[in-house]
Amino acid sequence: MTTPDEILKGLYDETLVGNAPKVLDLTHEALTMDMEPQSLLFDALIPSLEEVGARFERGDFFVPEMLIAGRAMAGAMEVLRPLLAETGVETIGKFLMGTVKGDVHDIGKNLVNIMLEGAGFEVIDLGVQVAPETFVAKIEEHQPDIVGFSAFLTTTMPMFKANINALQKAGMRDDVIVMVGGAPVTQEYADAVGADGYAADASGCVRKAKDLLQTKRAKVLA
Ligand code: B12
Repeated sequence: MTTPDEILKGLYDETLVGNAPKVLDLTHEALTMDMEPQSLLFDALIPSLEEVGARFERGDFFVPEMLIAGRAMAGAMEVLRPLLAETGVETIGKFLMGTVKGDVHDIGKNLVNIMLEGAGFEVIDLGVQVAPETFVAKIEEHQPDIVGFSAFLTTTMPMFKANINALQKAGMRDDVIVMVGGAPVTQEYADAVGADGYAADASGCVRKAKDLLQTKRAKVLA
């Protein structure tokens, strides 16, 4: 009999080495054991990717290792997605989300999307490498309450400012709440580029998004 701790350890270890089929098997096995999807995510999958990042920084891992670990986690996320997003709540707002131009990291963004959907947001995901003009066009098309920019590289974080400038130029900056996030992003950086909100993780993003929306709606009514 496998114990929950063995499953979590297995998920951590197999994600680390990018063994996608095994990660998928363990995910299914965990669910048949009634383990919480959140636990698989926060106690195994995310810590494992953090370790992947640490090894990459030390020069023990290279891009291919990061890639296969990322894929292994993404496979598990596909199984967990409907469970994490399970919700009976009606739509509370529209959230347009994308990873900025030059950046292909999407695991963190996808996780945020799942949690937002779970909290009742309608999420429109523009994918990765989204150019400022695409954000502008899609905001015009979908009229979201909030737009989220995700960036995982210090070299692509400046795209936040470029995106905000593009919104300003298009005359839509005041119509939409801007949130930013991603591994290297900080509250200070978010303030410096003129974003309305920042969060370090998916649940923080949900909380902040609800707060910002409530404040904006209260202002409109006042
Ligand atoms: C997997 C991975 C990859 C995969 C990406 C696969 C994919 N589909 O996403 C691949 C192999 C493609 C990759 C490539 C590269 N990567 Co990479 N990658 C990672 C790694 C290991 C994990 C990232 C991840 O998905 N984490 C899991 C999620 C869940 O992370 P998270 O931060 O907790 O996410 C939360 C928050 O960020 C927040 N959030 C995210 N988005 C948003 C948006 C909003 C609006 C809000 C509010 C919140 C929010 O909520 C999320 C959920 O809780 C990180 C290491 C790390 N520690 O981050 C490096 C890392 C990000 N990569 C790095 C580098 C250098 C690269 C490359 C440049 C390597 C190279 N030489 O080619 C390329 C760049 C490619 C490009 N142009 O984008 C560096 C970045 C360093 C820096 N500060 O700039 C890191 C930090 C590794 C390191 N320690 O050096 N990478």
